[in-house]
Amino acid sequence: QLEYRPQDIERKWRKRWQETGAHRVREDSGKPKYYCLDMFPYPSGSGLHVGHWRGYTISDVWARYKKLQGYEVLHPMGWDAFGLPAENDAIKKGIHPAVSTARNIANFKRQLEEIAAMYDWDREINTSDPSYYKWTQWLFTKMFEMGLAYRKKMPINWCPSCKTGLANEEVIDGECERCGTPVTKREMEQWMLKITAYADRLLRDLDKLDWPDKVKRMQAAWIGRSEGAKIRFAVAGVAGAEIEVFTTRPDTLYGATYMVLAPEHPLVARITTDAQRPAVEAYVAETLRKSAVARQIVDKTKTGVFTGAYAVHPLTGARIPIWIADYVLMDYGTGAIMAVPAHDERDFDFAKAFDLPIVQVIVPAGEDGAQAGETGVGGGAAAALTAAYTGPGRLVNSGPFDGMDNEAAKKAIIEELARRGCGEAAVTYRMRDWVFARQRYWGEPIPIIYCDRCGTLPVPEDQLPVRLPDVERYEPTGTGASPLAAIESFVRTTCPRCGGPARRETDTMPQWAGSSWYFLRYADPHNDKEPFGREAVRKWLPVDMYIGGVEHAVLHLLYARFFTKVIYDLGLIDFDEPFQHLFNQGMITLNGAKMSKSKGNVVSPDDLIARFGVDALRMYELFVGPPEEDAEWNTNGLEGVSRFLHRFYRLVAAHAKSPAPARPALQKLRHRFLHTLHERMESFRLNTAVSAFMEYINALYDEAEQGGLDRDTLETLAVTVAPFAPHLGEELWEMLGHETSVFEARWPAYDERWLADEEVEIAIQVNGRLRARMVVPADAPEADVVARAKAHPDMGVWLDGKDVVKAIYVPGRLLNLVVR
Ligand code: ANZ
Ligand code: ZN
Repeated sequence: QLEYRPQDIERKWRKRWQETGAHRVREDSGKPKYYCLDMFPYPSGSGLHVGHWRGYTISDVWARYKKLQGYEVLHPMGWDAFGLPAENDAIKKGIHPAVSTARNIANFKRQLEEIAAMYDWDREINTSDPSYYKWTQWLFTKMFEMGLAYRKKMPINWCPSCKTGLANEEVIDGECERCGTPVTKREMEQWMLKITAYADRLLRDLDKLDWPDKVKRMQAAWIGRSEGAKIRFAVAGVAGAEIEVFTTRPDTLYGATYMVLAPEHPLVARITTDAQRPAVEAYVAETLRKSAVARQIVDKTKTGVFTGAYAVHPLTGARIPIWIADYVLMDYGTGAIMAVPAHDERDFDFAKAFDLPIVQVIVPAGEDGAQAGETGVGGGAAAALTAAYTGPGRLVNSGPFDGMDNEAAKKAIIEELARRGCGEAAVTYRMRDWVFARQRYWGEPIPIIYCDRCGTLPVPEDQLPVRLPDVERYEPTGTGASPLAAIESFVRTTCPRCGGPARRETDTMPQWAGSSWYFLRYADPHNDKEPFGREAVRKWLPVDMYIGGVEHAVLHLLYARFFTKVIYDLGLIDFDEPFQHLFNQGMITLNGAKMSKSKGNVVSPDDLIARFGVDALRMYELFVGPPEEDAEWNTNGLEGVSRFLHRFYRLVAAHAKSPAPARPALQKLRHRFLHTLHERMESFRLNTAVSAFMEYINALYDEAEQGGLDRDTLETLAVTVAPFAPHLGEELWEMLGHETSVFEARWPAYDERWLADEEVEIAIQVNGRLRARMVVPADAPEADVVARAKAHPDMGVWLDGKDVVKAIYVPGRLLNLVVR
């Protein structure tokens, strides 16, 4: 058979793999392990397009490459099946989410199987399956017992269209991430996870990870650690009232000329004077209607109202007015600030808008103190500053701290505050606790029972899972309560402690719950006694290579890291970071736009497979561009790759039956190819790995005319192409007479000795005159060439008794020795 017929070959090997269980992971192989994981998909209603193929192909090529390197490779696949998309989809089509999800999974699985990835389907997991979510619930009960899950009444983001609460991260520019409706606020009791208790570890441990810098930076920014101080100001004339502020600039304390409370701050009602009350109340009501995002825009016109109350400066005793303004957020720091208009832009704008005093307390190094002094306490010369000065410098107008460097002053002022008992060093995080509840149907029921006598209790392990009941109407109620609240038989239960009547929690877990620990479950997917066996997890985890889209750079990866740390603290695992390497593939675009169903620019793999075969499509998915960059789809490029695979096949087929003896030229080509391929694979330049094949095949066509191809060359081709084009690799391997799978073979090693470059003849000059010629390796380092030249038999007469004071080497051409 001299013609490449991808459809026949692919059908044949697909069947063979199925029959032999080729993709089953063997726990007892004794090989070192390698865990190569894809971010598992939501089984949405729309199918896979060639853009989705890219990440799955990259990870499969990598997994198969590792297998050929001798690893036992875990490369599993499953379904992130709970959550809004499945639910909204189901609502739209009027089909129960369980039914539509099952249908979508079947369809997705069929499409994923086309990729011919080596997924071990025996390890498939589905987060909406009770046998899985039992353990998601169990982990929640553990977090509850650890004090990490708690309930809090809080204003939540509310989408009036989806009729559901939204996590902060589901609010994009003040709008619902899913439907674009402006988000409002609503007070509700919510289950929260105390991820902030892990903020420091989540930040610090980023250092341990071999991840793209960009992703680490995004995580660090999300965590948002700020170092500074908490400072307490007494409220004049209101006994016991104290305002605590968080500041990153305690060095500017003497420049605090007013205070600002967030409008929602609990002290507002208490300290507001009667005269100011109507204005304050009106402003508070107005603020509650605005989103956090709208409030934070730096250059928006500042608004605010004076409360009528004054705070007492902790070091000077000065009375400073207390305002409320919406640029101070209730859920950051302490919800209150000391305003330093001279050194903070937002405070500066506010002070200008409301004619509040501006006192400069930091001057840049080199600027003379007298000038700054003119600024004067009380803002007499406020006009001296036209903008806030936010840089470093020396302190002025700061009593005993005058003249001090501002960094040193931070410490000194904190010490002074601590001595007086009104402040201390503090760290604040931008990250908030995780709202871990939705008032929706399609999620894991939160396993909590409320008993009037015994309080809030976790559902005991032997009563898990709390199954999601069948409901008639799974649409959101719109009242804020979950649809589960309407099912009496679900809500009513017995207290696990006293046996009396009790009620179940009716909220469900958020989108991200199931995906926060699924990578652990793959190690031991059928365990019904525990979420995973310790030994299994110790064997397979951490994940060696995690591949997925950069859109998960923050939330999914942060939540998964958080769960892993909690599970580590529970003593169930002995590592606290789940993903050692992370790789984010770029998107496939068409006409410059991201390929997506909503944009209507989707290229479906089906007809491409029919025309070119799966192997060509896989190969093209890699060849399309550097894997981490976005790449433009071009079906002509796929045709080119397909032609190349035809050439590849024909070349091996032509020589497989009667290989020639190995010639040095073939050996050299082979080792050089293996070396190039190795370098490109190890640096994950998979697109250039494909071009290495193309160059090699071209060279081999020429070389074959000189007297055929040897067996090593032919076998090398079959084995190395196998990760990329697995069916082709198997077929060629079989053609070469092997009875076992090509994936039982070993990735061939290169031999350094064949890598030395061509030899070149160079001229040796002495003081510019040609004295001899010699042959050296083209890539020989200068020192070697000089040494050889000195030892050259013809050079003695020119060099004896002389000093070589300088050597000028022009590689490939000449060496000039300057002698004296
Ligand atoms: C006084 C001061 C002087 C400040 C100065 C800055 C510059 P990051 O770095 O983001 O943590 N702040 C504190 N809590 C706030 C809140 N709830 N809403 C709005 N602003 C708040 O910023 C910390 C700074 O942001 C704090 O330091 C505080 O203003 C302000 F020259 O205090 B600063
Ligand atoms: Zn009870």
